[in-house]
Amino acid sequence: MTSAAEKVCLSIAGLDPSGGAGMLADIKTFQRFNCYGAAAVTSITFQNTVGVFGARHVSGKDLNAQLQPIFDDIEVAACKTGMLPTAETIEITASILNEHNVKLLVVDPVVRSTSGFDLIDDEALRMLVARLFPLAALVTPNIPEAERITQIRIEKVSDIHAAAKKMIEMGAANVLIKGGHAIAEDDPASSIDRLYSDSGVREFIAGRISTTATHGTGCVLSAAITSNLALGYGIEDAISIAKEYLSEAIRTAPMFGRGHSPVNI
Ligand code: PXL
Repeated sequence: MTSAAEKVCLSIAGLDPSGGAGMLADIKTFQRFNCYGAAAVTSITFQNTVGVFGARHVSGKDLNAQLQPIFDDIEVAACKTGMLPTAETIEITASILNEHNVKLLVVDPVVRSTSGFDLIDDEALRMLVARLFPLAALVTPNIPEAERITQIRIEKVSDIHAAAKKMIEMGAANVLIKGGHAIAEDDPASSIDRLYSDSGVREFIAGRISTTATHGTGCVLSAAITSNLALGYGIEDAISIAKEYLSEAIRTAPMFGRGHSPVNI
């Protein structure tokens, strides 16, 4: 047995009942870093490794009813948001995080599943940017998400820079644009995540792994970053540790299911 966790991490995210993405991936990841995982559900999705077949979104009222008792009772060290499908779930999340002055917030702006299912509508995405970006210590879009948020088509490294600049203008303090969806200019043997902050750009380079085990990778990365922020690491160290963890989790993926396997969480 490991010693009792000292830090609580909270995930506000969708439920993927197959366990590879969303809140279940988040709490498994928190636990790997010996953080105590709590989670409030924003949407019940219907899916497996092959695809997302539908979703039933939770009302703002029911999300509020999940979150208030947690914040009334437990000290949350760090928080992450994943799938926030509607304007009302975003509004409730933003007002509670604001009210409780949550400083260590990672916003994973989940837009679409790997299999192409839309996890948020356009109005909600605009609201997510307006309400949650200013509260976030870090925002973690992949390239398609960065494109949809900024309306900038990303083909070159200079487009990634421009998209990051725009997201910082939109209110994000730090933006990590993940390089899992490769661009032609980058070395095909590497996956480069780029962190944009006050101190400029920092690249995090990992070996690209040829695999179909990509289900939930974004969720696992942002949950691992959240855990390490809770443990007291700065943003750059938290990202380095999380990347190393994710690479190993992809390399040792269990290869469950007929589609995109989850990673080893
Ligand atoms: O990986 C994005 C994501 C996040 N959260 C939930 C999901 C997915 C992708 O399918 O289902 C609940």
